[in-house]
Amino acid sequence: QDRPSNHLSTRGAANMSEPGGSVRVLVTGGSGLVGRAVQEVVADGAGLPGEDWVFVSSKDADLTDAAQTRALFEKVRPTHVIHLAAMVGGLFRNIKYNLDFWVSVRAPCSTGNFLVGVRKVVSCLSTCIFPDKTTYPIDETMIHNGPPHSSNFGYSYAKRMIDVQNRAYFQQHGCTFTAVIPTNVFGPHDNFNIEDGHVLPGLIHKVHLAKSSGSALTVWGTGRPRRQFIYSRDLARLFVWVLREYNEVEPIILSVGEEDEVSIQEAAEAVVEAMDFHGEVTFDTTKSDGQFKKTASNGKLRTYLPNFQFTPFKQAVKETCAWFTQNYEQARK
Ligand code: NAP
Ligand code: GFB
Repeated sequence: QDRPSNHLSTRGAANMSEPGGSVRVLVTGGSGLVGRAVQEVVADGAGLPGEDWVFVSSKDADLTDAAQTRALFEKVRPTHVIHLAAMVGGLFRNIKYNLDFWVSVRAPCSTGNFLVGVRKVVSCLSTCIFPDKTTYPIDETMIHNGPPHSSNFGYSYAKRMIDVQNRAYFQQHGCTFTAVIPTNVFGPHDNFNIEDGHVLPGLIHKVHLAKSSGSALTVWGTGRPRRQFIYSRDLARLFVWVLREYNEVEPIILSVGEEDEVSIQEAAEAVVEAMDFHGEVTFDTTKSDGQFKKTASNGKLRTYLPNFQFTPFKQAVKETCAWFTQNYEQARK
């Protein structure tokens, strides 16, 4: 099906190079769900002539190691950075490993002020880091207004420190370092591991197994929690736009609208339909529901991009299911 036309084409896109300067964009976390989507959109034309995009993974440098981080930056010498690298997982992985998440997210940013000299850094927070007790819809001003949900406090507090550090870099060095706040992301190259992954890849993998074994699909929890899901390819286009055009230190939520929020049950039904599954669907209510909702406003994004079109949820689910089925052998699972 045709992809929504987004007027984020590179025609007229802000050229990031300074007079006579070159542009080298370092994308950490380049081998992951979001990183691979950024690679695709850059290859599909979002990159401008003369720009050098460098995608790295933990194989190039373990960013929890200060010496390896410094060596990477000295080798690449980026003018711009999209910082995606982190330990990432769904509710059940977060519940188990809050310290590991804290260390993984904090470490790259606590390696001295090696970023001074980089023209722009775009880091990545998440809508799950907002206060658990909050009014809705959530907006960018609420990040530090109270404790996050208990399931992922390690990840959430560490992500919040990125926002604090961005403000400090701006105040002390005048650096335009900013962050985006995506909602739940899904798409090709996701982590489909059932224990550690997020809900959509977990359900896709479970349906794949249920179809081949003729068993039921078990959805965890009650199915009543609500989520906004953003397709990785849409997020990737927005990341390139933020890198080029968004120049506030204040973070910006990148999410579909409140009206596109669905229940976990509805998300499961979309996977069942996309995978043409006709078996039984059961709910294991002994498993945690996690946060009931984290409804976020994309109003700030809409003031910048009123006409941006997100891929329809069911189409994005279908594309992700097709990718997983076609790439089952090499998919992370
Ligand atoms: P992902 O698929 O798990 O990819 C994580 C990436 O980070 C991989 O490239 C991984 O490299 C790299 N990485 C992990 N630990 C590293 C380390 N110690 N040193 C260097 N690289 C390391 O995650 P994702 O879903 O693309 O997430 C990307 C960013 O989006 C993260 O900052 C995450 O917090 C944020 N985010 C994700 C979601 C979501 O629903 N997925 C929602 C909101 C925000 P290897 O491949 O070598 O392991
Ligand atoms: O994507 P998810 O694991 O994380 O979604 P969160 C969890 C919700 O989906 C819970 C239900 O209500 C689960 O009960 N669920 C149903 C399932 N079936 C499944 C399944 O097979 N797998 C999984 N994983 N869930 C995360 C944060 O919260 O959001 C992370 O913990 C991260 O830090 C991520 O920020 C974006 O949306 O609840």
